[in-house]
Amino acid sequence: MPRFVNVAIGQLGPIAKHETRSQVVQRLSTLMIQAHQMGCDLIVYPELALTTFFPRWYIEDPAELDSYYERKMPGPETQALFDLSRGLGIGFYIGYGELAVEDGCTHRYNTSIIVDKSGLIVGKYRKVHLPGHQDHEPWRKFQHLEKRYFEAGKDFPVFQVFGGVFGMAICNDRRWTETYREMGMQGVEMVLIGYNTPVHNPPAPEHDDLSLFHNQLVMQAGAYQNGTWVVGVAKAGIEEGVDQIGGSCIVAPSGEIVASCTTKGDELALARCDLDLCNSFKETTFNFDLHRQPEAYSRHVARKGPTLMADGTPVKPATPPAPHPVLAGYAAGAREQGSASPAPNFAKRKSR
Ligand code: CDT
Repeated sequence: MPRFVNVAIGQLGPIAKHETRSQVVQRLSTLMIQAHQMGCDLIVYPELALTTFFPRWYIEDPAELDSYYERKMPGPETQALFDLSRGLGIGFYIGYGELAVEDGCTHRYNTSIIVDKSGLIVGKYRKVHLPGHQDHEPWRKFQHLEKRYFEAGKDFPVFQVFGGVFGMAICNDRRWTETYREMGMQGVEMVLIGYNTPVHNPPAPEHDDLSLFHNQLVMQAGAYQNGTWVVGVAKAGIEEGVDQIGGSCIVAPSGEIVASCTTKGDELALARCDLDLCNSFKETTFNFDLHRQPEAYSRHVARKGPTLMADGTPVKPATPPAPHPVLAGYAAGAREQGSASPAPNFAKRKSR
């Protein structure tokens, strides 16, 4: 039996600081109704889709900061969206700031959920790759304080829903190859990603002209290299003076873009996604069981970067390998016989 999922991108234009949750839910509902009318099973909304992108400000008042997080999902203002989802029989993905009390402690996450066609939350994800900085940096045109306002999530779970295997990522996660591969290793067939990406990146303004290109590059590569659909959805346009990219799109497991938005406002784009198309890639070029070489990838988990181990301690300087006894003897023999050109790695070992 074919496994088609009719997916709607539910791109949002800017959300102003003064807009209430209820006003935003009204916009989300309008898109959901239209997606349903067009036969969609699922609508995908952006990251932090209920408020303006507040990490652009250094907020000192704790009450003001907390006003951007949801303590309950669904909560009083978002219940209407869940009711609509259940009434229409359409699922959704949405991102929001989560304030969770766990073991008596307050935690804040940049979170997304998948809601199934009966209006029930079937999956939750907390953003792993938090971009930006922790402290106020007044030299920037605007802040990017995700490292201050959120704790990092710890994994990339996948969920059985809509007849397939679904995963989630949030904005900056989409730039990291590990995001897709972690889910690819669990057989993911569709990755849902919401984002808020300013055109201007203060530490690297030379990348500004490439922001849309990079958006497509990472999602197309992630899709192809893992044989999965990828749905990327922007909160776009000029929000509180900051220009954010659009470029929302649906990427097939081939890496091809099959649907995309053309504006920077509230907009739908749709695709009929055949989940079985994933198999054509998962069973051939990217048959992980056949072709991956984990023994060659040990640094991926042992290290955080070139100079730090995964636990943050410095990488120990490499000790030169001892010459292989057989090869060393062979090299010495070659020298004795006056060989004009010993193999280059023999020569290298001799010079150490
Ligand atoms: N929200 C979010 O994660 N935004 C980041 C901006 C980082 S600046 C390159 C992003 O990766 O789009």
